[in-house]
Amino acid sequence: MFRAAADLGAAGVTLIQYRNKSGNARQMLDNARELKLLLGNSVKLTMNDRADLALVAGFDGVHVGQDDLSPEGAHKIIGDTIWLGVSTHNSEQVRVADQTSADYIAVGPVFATGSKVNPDPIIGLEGVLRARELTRKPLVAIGGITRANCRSVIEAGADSVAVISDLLREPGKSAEAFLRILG
Ligand code: TZP
Ligand code: MG
Repeated sequence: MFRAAADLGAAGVTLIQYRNKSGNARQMLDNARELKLLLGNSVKLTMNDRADLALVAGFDGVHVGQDDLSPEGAHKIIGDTIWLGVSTHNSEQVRVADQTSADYIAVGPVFATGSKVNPDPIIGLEGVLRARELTRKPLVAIGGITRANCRSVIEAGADSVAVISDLLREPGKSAEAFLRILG
């Protein structure tokens, strides 16, 4: 994981999320601190699920899903110190998230994904288009996004893309290609 993160940073990736669905709080914090040491200030870091760990690790943001703390709950922990993202999976959730204090909204899965256990139904490019109509907050598209399809996702209205599998196979090379295509 650290090697991949270093390669992504060297390639020019500007934001990395630390996502760990199986580790305990102590393991997550140890990894998060090491990531921060490794990447310094060149890459912004956001913590998945856990506002408390984001703060303790000195991360730049926290990302909550529909089963985590609400944006308002997370803001009680982080105050105004770091930014907050929220995951949504359908139009109703986008509408609700738009009315919260979240700084950005993620939508997906846009395409089929193998990186999430029990993913929500695929929303397709139509789901990105609909989300774009429902919010002016920055929109991050996630789920099955690849070098081959990322442009179509931006053209559907996303401001940026979040990617796991198509980056992790060959992180440096793939990140450079994404940045070239989207740049
Ligand atoms: N939320 C919706 S899809 C997804 C998450 C965390 C996983 C995205 O991973 P991949 O490999 O880029 O499809
Ligand atoms: Mg979550």
